[in-house]
Formats: sequence, C-alpha cells, structure tokens
Amino acid sequence: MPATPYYLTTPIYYVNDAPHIGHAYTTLACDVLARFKRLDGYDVKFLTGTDEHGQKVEKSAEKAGVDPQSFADKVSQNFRSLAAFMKFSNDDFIRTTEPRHIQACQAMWTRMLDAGDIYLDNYGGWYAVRDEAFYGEDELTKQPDGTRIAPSGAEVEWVEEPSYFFKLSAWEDKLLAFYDANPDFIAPQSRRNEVTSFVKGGLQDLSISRTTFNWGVPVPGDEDHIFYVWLDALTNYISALGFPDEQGEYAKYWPADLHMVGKDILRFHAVYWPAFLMAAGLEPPKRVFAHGWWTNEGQKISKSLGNVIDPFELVEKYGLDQVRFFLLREIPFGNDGDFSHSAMVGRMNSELANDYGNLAQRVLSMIAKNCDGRVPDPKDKLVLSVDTAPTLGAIIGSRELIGRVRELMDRQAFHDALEAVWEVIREANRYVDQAAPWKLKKEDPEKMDAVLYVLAETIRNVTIVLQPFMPDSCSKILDQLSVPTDKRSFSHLSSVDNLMDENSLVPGTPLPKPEGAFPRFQDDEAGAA
Ligand code: ME8
Repeated sequence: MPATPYYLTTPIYYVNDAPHIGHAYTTLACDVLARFKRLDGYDVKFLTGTDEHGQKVEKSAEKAGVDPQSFADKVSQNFRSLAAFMKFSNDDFIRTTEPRHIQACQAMWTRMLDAGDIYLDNYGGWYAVRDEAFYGEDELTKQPDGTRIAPSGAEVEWVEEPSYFFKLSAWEDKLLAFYDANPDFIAPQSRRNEVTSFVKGGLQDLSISRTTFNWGVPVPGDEDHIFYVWLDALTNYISALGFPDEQGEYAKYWPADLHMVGKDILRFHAVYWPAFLMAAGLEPPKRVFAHGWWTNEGQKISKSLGNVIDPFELVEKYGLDQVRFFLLREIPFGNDGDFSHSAMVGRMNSELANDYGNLAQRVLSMIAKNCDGRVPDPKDKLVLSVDTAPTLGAIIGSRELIGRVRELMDRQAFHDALEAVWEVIREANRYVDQAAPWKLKKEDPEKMDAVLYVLAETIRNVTIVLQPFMPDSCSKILDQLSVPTDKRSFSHLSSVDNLMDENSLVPGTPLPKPEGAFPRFQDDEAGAA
C-alpha cells in the first residue's frame, strides 16, 4: 500500500527583514511534525518559503537603495540559510517571485473571476503597510495626534484607488457551514471561537488588487492592477504543488493537512483563504493551527526595542537541539511564551542534562564497565526483573508511549507529547535508583544484566520517539546503542506484549565508548536556575 500523504506548510515569510526567533519557531514546529510523520510512515511534503511582493517589501528595498528583486533575493537567502542551520527538513522552498507561483496566482484569479466572484470598483479605506491589511474604521484606535492605529499596533494610511473586489460577503454562510462541518479546522479551540464570531459579525467584500505601486503579480487582462499581496501569498500553498495542473502533486497532497501559522495571520488563513479556494472551485485545507507569540524577557519582540532574538546566536550559545527542545517544551503550543535565559538554562540543565542525558550516560557507562561494553543478555531473568522491578512502568511505558505521543502530535500538543516522554524518562531514572544495578554486580550479576537490558531498551524506545525534536542528539544516543540507522523508525519500537522482539537490542552487540549527549550549561547568571 502506498504511504498516506501528509502535507504541511509554514507561512511564507516577508523578506522585509532578517529572520528572527518567531520565524524559526513556526518552521521548527512544522519540522518536528514533518519528521514525526516521516518516522511514522507517511509520505510527507513540508513546505516553507518567502513572501516577496507588496508594499512593505518594496519600501524596505527602497530604503536599502536596491531594486525589490535583488533585495528579495538577498533576504530570501537568509531564510534558506536559517532552515539549513536549524536542520529544517523542508521538501521545497517557494518564493512568490518564481514563475511557477505567478502562473498559479493568475490561474487562481481567472477561476475566481469566471465564477463571478470578482468585480471592479473603487476602494477608499484604511491600509496598514506593516500588516499588509485593510481595516474598517471601527477596528482602529484614534491617537491624540489624529493618526489611527490598527489592533496590531500598526499605523494605517488612507488609500483611495480603483480596485478589484472579491465578493467575500457572499461567503459568510458557506464559511460558517464549513467550520461547523469541520470542527478541527481551526485550532486551538479559543481561536476557532474568535474566527467564528468574526465571520458572524458580517464580512465585507475584500479589495484584492492595487494600482498605486507595481511590485506584485500582474492581474491577468488588466495591466493597471497588481494582486493584493495576501491573495498572491496564500496561493503559494498550491503553486508549490504544481497548480493549475491538478494532477501530480496537487492530486496527491491537496487539501493540505495543516497550515501552521502565528495567531497574527489566522484571519487570512481561516477566512479569506478557504473562501478564495471555494470560489475557485477548490477544496479548503483540512486544518489551520494558530500558535502564540514569543516575547523576550517579558517584552514584545521588536526591532525598535532592539530586542530581536537572533536564532543563529541562540543556537551558538545553547546548542541546536537544546533550542529546538526548549521552544517546544517551555510553553503549551498555542499559548504565548516568554524567552528568558534562565528558563532556557533551567530546561537544559534539569530535563536534558539531569533527566535524559544522565539516564543515558549512567546506563551506558554501567554497561561499558560491567558488561564488557556489549548489550547485556537478560536471559530468562528479563520477565522476572520486570515483574519484580519496583517501577515496572519504565519499560512498559516506553513501549506504549508512541500511541499517546502520536495522538498528541496530531493535535500539535508538542509540550504534552514531550511531557509524556519525560514521564517515562523520570520513571526509568527511579528504576535505576531502586534496582541499583551497581549493587547487583556482586549479589546477582544475571539480574544486573536484565536490569541494564531493560534500561537500555527503554532508552532506545524513548530516543526513537524523541528524534523529531532533537535529531542530532538522538542520533548520537542511538549510535551509542548500536541501533542500525535503518532500524530507527516508529515501526521499530518494541511491541507492548512482547518484551523482546526482532526490533529489540540484540544481546552481545558491541557498543561504542559512551559519551555525554547533553552537557550542563554553566554560567553565573544561571547559578540560581
Ligand atoms: O505574515 N512569536 O509574514 P511574516 C511567534 N508574509 N511567532 C512569530 C513571531 C513571534 N514573536 N514573530 C513572527 C507574514 N512569527 C506573511 C505570511 S502566509 C501565506 C504569508 C511568525 O514574515 C509567526 O508564524 O510577518 C507569524 O505568523 C509569522 O512569523 C509572520 O511572518
């Protein structure tokens, strides 16, 4: 049977600025999920890319004194470098200035036009270049100096120009019916409620073309107009699948299983995008997850405050897997989170170094020292040692783990998935203390072998499950257990009803010299952590 397709996407990032921790966060969440699904046997397509048109990019290019295309080329490259640096496993990287994308946008326009959902009129209203969004008067706050700001804090300006409109108002009931029929379409639940009330409040037709500048996709058949950047940008999710060709990748991967976005751009993905698609006679995506917002030591991250967190610097300071782990472990996915040095070091030292690293290090060193550096042979004591173990849960738990974790990952509950793994890790550490294998060396060496085998198997199972989060460190630990590289997917986890099966560690296999995978972070600032 061919593997089930799974298509997931990040937002495409504006090339007005260098990538920061927020961008890395969204792509990281997708990367972990993509790796997880691959290990679980899916045929995954994971897309990221850059959003290169629009007034915001044009203005940034102007400020930098270069033409928009050269500017986009340069900044887009920074996003690619970040992806490589963070070991993101995206299968494609789309840029909205590519011919494949422009072609898809124009085909999308033609379909919406042919369906009778586009008409020409004049637009007069407020526009925020920073958000590339139109706002109604009632959404704005008037400042003492007479200027207005959007709910996002962005300044707005009055725009008047001829414009094509999309008949969004006609889609209100169909959108509500769609949300009703697809209760998992918007997550988390609180966001779903927000979107539903927004739509129930009434939708206005949406301006979808601009005429006062020209950095955009030309509207087919009317050279005075370019696409409104959001219609252009959203279409990336299908242009990367070869649309308008509806065979091939489009047939295989659309509708997308998941669009991962920040809460700032949920409305575009959960309201405008499904309406555009339905108008064009195409299926809406299956799910949009809006995650929360990171602040830095309690403050909003912004260029003007000078507190932008550079993901490159972060990784140099703490290590790649440590940063990957922290970002998904520290806060329940969906909530806002605060980055602080002490929280980072706290997680590194307690959960990575003390819990997981120490478990692996203790068990592997004992095996190196007491079992001649080979996987110990539990013989017939395996069952006995498990039955008599004070904390039977360690190994049994590790074998059941994937079922729980899979269910949590399908809800993008990364934090809970990691908690489920840590419950087993903590349990395994208690088992080490209680079974005290170092004492058994003299008293009952066979039992010592069985206890160490149980622990090594627990580490193998837990580490296979953790690979998507910390690929390098997990690979290092699996190397130390001599697990062959083609035996590291979820189908190689041991089964619950058989403590030793064809996937389990093979007694007698020589193991390399153990090395710590998770060093402690030490500095004065972290002393209290
Ligand atoms: O909105 N915390 O691009 P963008 C968490 N081009 N996530 C953050 C963040 C923070 N402090 N800051 C940014 C755009 N993000 C459009 C998208 S998609 C068809 C077009 C993340 O460069 C978060 O995912 O402004 C947010 O939604 C995205 O970056 C915005 O990136």
